[in-house]
Amino acid sequence: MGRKAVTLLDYGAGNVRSVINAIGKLGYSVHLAQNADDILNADRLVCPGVGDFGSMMAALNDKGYTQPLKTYLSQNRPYLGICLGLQVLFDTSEEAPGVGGLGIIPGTVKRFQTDLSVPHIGWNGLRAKQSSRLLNGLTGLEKFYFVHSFHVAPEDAGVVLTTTDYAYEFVSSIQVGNIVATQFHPEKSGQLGLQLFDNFIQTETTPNGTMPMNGPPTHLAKRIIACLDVRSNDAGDLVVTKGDQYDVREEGEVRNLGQPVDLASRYYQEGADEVTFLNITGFRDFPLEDMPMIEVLKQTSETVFVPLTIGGGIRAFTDKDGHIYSALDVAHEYFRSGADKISIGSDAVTIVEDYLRSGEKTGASSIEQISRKYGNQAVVISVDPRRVYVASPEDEKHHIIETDTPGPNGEQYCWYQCTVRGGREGRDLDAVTFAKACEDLGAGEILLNCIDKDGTNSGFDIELIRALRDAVTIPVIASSGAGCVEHFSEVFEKTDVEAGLAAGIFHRREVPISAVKEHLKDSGIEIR
Ligand code: 1PR
Repeated sequence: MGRKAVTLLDYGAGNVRSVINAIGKLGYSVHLAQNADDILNADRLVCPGVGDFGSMMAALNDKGYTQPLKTYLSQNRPYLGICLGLQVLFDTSEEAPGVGGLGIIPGTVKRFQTDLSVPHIGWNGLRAKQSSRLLNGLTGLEKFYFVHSFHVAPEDAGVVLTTTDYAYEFVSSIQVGNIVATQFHPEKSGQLGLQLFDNFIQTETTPNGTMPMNGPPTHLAKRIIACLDVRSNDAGDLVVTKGDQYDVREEGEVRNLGQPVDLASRYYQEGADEVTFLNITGFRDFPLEDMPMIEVLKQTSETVFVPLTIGGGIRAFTDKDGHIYSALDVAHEYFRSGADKISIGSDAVTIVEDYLRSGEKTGASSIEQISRKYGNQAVVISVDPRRVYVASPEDEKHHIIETDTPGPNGEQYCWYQCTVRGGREGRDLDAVTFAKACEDLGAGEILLNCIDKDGTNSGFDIELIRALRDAVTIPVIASSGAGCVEHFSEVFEKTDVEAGLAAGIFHRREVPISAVKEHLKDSGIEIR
């Protein structure tokens, strides 16, 4: 009896590589559907989708996949839809007015209506509404990875498999006969996600009822993110390094704290909720020329099944042969190599300066282009601010904060100056104004670093984080300065940020990720 086969419907979306890796890791063969027949002849069909409803339906129509897909689904054959692979089963979506879905399940797709941050990004639980082999082995205490701004609203509650709570109870998966689909990403939900794939592929098994029905409300966990600042050292080897206030040299040498792929899998094993790679010399390199970072992503996505973010050098570029690449080209290559989110640094500062000057959204900026194609949840903005003290808030055009940490001359006020090129150049723009403009242009998340705190182990800059968190409605990641487990509970107790990121303490094995999670749990803070 040959290896069970899975057919993957790849309509050109972002990260199908992780789905292939996850199913491959379980020992099943995966083949990509190339045409209508591949869909109609599939034993089991997996359909992942990231981006937006309109682009996915357009791609399915353009590739001639819509009709065979409808035929396949109407025959009640094994189907697992993921994220947009769930949403397109419905009739319509608020994300793409006027665009028809596959219309397999009556109902629509709605944008979250809440004061909480949108997109809903992170690890949240499931409440079972019907029994299913997909949930075999689960106990109801598990969390899975979500990254979305829209959720399905079926007309018939009978199709609901699970719900999840985020401001209110929303449908997080459906089951109609052999058709199952999840809003969350099993391919990014660690070992549990792999189990879910296995449950789906084992079509002959029956529900074993381990998952209690109608469990208690679920809660979004705070995320603990491991960040790997990566660059080539003087010998040209790609290493993980770590700066002190962005200075990565020690006795003239680039600090070498290990191999990117090794450290990433170590943090995955230790329970990191996400892993971020920052190519810190990206402002001078060109990702599509400097393939090592692409290779790091491909290798990491083979063994690490939590979300991967990559940043550094994402901008338009003309190579030495005069060939012009757009930021979208760079992002596409990263997504196809295993990234779930990309992070834009210096280029975002230039974009916002132009936007604030003209007041116009051109639609041509990397933020707008990438968020339009891959969804705003896939676009992170990495901010590198530095504190600037001012004697008084009067006639200051920047967003001023009153501070408990007086300046060198006793100043009680400061603003946070955006920098580019790895902190090398300060700009006449403050981080709060910058972040609001990035959200306006379509960014889905802010990675809020702080040069003053970077590598100091003195704790996060709570004043900066609180000011920026309160100014935007998209999730914010606190970064820079973590020195002990208490710094994490402090930032989650004193601000509403959704995630805490660290680098140095993890690389130098001063504080294991498990210790951070243990401490947060003991502090009553929701974690995975
Ligand atoms: O400008 O789009 O090419 O992106 C370059 C990227 O590289 C940006 O995301 C920028 O933040 C990052 N970067 C550039 N130079 C440095 C540097 O360190 N010299 N590192 C740098 C940014 C900051 C954090 C760090 C935290 C936590 N590193 O990511 O990991 O501060 O550190 P800690 O826990 O040890 O305190 P572009």
